[in-house]
Amino acid sequence: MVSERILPTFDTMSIQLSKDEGLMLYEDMILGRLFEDKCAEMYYRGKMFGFVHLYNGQEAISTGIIKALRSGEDYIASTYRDHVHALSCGIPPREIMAELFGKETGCSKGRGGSMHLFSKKHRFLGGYAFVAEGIPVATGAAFQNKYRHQVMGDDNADQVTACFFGDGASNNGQFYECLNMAALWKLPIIYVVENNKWAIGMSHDRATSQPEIYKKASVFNMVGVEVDGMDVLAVRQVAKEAVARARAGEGPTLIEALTYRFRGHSLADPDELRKLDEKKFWEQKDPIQKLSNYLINQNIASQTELDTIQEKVKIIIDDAVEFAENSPDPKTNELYRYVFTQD
Ligand SMILES: Cc1ncc(C[n+]2csc(CCOP(=O)(O)OP(=O)(O)O)c2C)c(N)n1
Ligand SMILES: [Mg+2]
Repeated sequence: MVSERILPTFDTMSIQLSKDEGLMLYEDMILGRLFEDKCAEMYYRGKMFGFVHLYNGQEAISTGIIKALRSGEDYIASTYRDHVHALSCGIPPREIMAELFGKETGCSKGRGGSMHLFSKKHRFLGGYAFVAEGIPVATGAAFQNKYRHQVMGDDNADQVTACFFGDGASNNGQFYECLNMAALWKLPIIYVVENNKWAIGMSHDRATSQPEIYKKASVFNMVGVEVDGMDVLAVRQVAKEAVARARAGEGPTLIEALTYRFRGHSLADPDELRKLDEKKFWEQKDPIQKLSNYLINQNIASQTELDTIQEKVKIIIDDAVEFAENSPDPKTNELYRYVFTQD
């Protein structure tokens, strides 16, 4: 038997969800899931190189947080598990797939690949191959907003930054230094720990003295909340509260979302360390299934409407693959281009 951390069930009666919102959340999650299923297929066909880390199972967190932000205005920092965050931010699937194929048309001009997606336009501050590396970058983004707002008197500088990272990253020193500064200066930032119980093959419970990560906020005088990361409506609710707090100048929030990755650490990982009964426990909590059931049971949407969205998303993904396949490679004499800002 697996013993799992239990959270209070989110009371869906406490929120109002319009049909448009419900379908938007569903579409974003199904786009993330199917896009990455296609990534796995393309990786095993030899179309992608290096490590590719998929997010299957964790979609409710990306959608729940990012869709509670102002698109194209607020900032997002990711990790090496970054494709779905990038999709939720609105980076076109074509540009992400092309980046994964190493093509010139990719969002990082094919120079970054899976772990280094980036888009200035979408305020997507990047994927980061080093664990916890996005935390100081995100904290800096939040600092410049605070500085422009408070010191330079720019009333338009009310943007919020969301910073995603894993349970493993929360044991890294950058986490503690940045949380301290963010709380001290009341920075407009949301730290989102995606606690999927594992850091490659290291179980979270074996790696940390206090496995309930949200409790670490309290020593910085910061608000810390735990949330069911398999329930997009629950994540969306805590995200909205954290965004409102940040925009009101009341400082940061640490959100610990309990989740699970449905695949190995990367596509090169045979995933032999995690127990079968643990995997089964979490598979039953599939966040997409949970949202579909809710939308149908509450008569917000019909199965046919959800199927139609799924078909539309499949066409978008096939188009992204075709675009990536037909795009040019970067020119060999230009491989160092875009490394420095003048490019
Ligand atoms: C600074 C640093 N140390 C070690 C590694 C090797 N490494 C890559 S991923 C990973 C596990 C991180 O786990 P977690 O933060 O929980 O994120 P998850 O992969 O579960 O999303 C490690 C140790 C690295 N990339 N960077
Ligand atoms: Mg982890």
